[in-house]
Amino acid sequence: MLHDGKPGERARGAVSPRRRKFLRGGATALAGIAAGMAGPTALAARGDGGELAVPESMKREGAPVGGEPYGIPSKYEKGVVRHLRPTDKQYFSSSSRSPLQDLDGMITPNGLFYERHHNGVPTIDPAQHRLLIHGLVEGSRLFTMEDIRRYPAQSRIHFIECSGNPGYKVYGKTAAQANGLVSCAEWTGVMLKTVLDDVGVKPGAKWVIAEGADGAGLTRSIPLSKCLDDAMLVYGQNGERLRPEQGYPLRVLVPGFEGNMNVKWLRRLQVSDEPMHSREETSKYTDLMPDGKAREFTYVMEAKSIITSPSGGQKMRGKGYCELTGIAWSGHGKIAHVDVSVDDGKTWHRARLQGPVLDKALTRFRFPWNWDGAPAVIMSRATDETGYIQPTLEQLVAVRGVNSVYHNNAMTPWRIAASGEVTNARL
Ligand SMILES: Nc1nc2c(c(=O)[nH]1)N[C@H]1C(S)=C(S)[C@@H](COP(=O)(O)O)O[C@H]1N2
Ligand SMILES: [Mo]
Repeated sequence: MLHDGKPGERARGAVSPRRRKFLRGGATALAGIAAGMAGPTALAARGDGGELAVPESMKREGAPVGGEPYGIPSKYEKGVVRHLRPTDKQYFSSSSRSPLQDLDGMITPNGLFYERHHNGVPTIDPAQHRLLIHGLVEGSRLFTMEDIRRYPAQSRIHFIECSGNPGYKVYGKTAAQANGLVSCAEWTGVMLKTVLDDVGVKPGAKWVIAEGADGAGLTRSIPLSKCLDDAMLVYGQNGERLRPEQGYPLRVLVPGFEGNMNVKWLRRLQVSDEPMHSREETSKYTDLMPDGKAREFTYVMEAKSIITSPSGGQKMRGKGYCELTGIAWSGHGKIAHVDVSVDDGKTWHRARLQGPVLDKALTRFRFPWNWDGAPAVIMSRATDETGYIQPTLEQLVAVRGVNSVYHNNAMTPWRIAASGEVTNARL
């Protein structure tokens, strides 16, 4: 392109007098060259569907490198955002939902990870942040973030799901509204076992009580067995530091356990012989059963799935081929298989699982379908590696009754009208 002489004439990196003049000419001169170069090489052609014109984008230079020091999505993707309930009167103890219907693959981009805060997002300077580990340990220890990052690290892909996803009587119009309190990321941090082994846990310890540094002071009791299994102290999310909304600078990750136990803005771990019975373990996050008793410490998020496309609020592109796709996950391990029904649950077909299929991670499934244009109800059903099968809402209610708010892992059926309109079949 910008040949200044015969190759090899000058030392590498040297700029010729002629080239220097170009550079002094600045942007206008370079733009002229760019416009002059792209045009003649671009090919306009005809294909089966019509004409391929030379687009405007080939006739000039694009936006400069570094225009957005922290990159943002294309302006044409402005509509792909977290869903907030417009009826909410405040956003301090509230949630926002991941736009499942707009996402591909298994990883949730950090800006679209669902949020649930009980008293807003605190601002925490990592240089000032401290984690205290105390209680039934050989000596209590205060850690800085640098101390935590000195431990050998791990990166693992896991989902987090709020146990209030979606609640029992809430059935949203879109996939986000119906089930968007779930997201999945690659988390980086240190295995909690590594830290606890280093601190030294005393005999008789059975629980670790985790406390957040937010205005909610959210506190949860985690069984020591989980802490010594796959729990982590995480500071990384999809390759960068945690987002403030996800607990910056430090969070405890308890893979597969209800979202609430993944305490954000973590400041204290108290090793104990008994649980705390905190606010989040008594007034909230218990399930009232038909016999009047309440289940407490219902940790594991059981197998669940949802078709994300086509889904509520979308429209079929006419009859014929349509790929059904969605996500499946289980707090008990890997997804074994996902079945799909296109006749309101009468018959089932095995969907294809897209790899990698990971332990306690979102798993993408796909199913090729030929829609005949007639009204239909479609849904998916996950089975995990323990053999557990995702229930229908009717099956779930038969066991739990109607006063149970959390751990609703029922199927989400979508109704497709002859017009191609897709709506939540429960509404
Ligand atoms: N300190 C603290 N930790 C918290 C919360 C909170 O309000 N404060 N919310 C909990 C709840 S109910 C859920 S579902 C998850 C939400 O995590 P996310 O906002 O990263 O999606 O964090 C949990 N950890
Ligand atoms: Mo939650």
